[in-house]
Amino acid sequence: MKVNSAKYLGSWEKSDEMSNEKLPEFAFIGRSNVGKSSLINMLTERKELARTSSKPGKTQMLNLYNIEDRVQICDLPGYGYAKVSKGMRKKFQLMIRNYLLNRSNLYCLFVLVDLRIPPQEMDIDFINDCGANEIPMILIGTKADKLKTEEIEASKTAIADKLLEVWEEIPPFITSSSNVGLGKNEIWQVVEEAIKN
Ligand SMILES: Nc1nc2c(ncn2[C@@H]2O[C@H](COP(=O)(O)OP(=O)(O)OP(=O)(O)O)[C@@H](O)[C@H]2O)c(=O)[nH]1
Ligand SMILES: [Mg+2]
Repeated sequence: MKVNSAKYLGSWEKSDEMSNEKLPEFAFIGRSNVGKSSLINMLTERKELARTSSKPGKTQMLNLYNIEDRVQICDLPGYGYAKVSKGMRKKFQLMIRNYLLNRSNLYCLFVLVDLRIPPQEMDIDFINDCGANEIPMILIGTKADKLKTEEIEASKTAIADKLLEVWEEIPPFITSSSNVGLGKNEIWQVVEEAIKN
């Protein structure tokens, strides 16, 4: 998708107050600091559409963006990070859960995982939970610019192996880097494919 128009629609704490349920929506989730907001900026070719930070816990609400009047993107808070306080983590988890289970126009959830670290229990549990709730998912490995090709492959295999302990089939996997624009076309292709019919 060529992004000529990307508009910020607003931020909400409660998914049932968001409205804007007419256009197909694609949400980005993952642990705090994994690179969700950076990825949204990369996809929309905007430097500061979504706020980013080197400190985890930057995104604290459900943030909506309208792209080309065709689709909506939702930037979600991170679902966990050791350095984010327990109270904050609980609040975000509840916010995310309500959004994921109740958002009527959610077409697909992009679940981001950091390729630089071994599979985290929190990520695997989250993905398994979404699977159990039949939420359509695509996995995105982030920060690939920091790794060699073999390391990326090893990281992908490690995540797949964990998921295959539970599932016979696992979601598609896209390798990305917001720093160098990797994965952009593939992610938009998923979006285009999903809204085709
Ligand atoms: N090397 C590298 N760093 C990245 C990449 N994407 C994001 N980062 C860095 O990772 C940090 C976190 O990025 P954000 O996009 O704010 O992460 P987030 O997942 O939105 O974090 P929260 O909003 O706190 O949940 C920032 O310091 C970014 O510069 C990438 O592709 N490569
Ligand atoms: Mg963020």
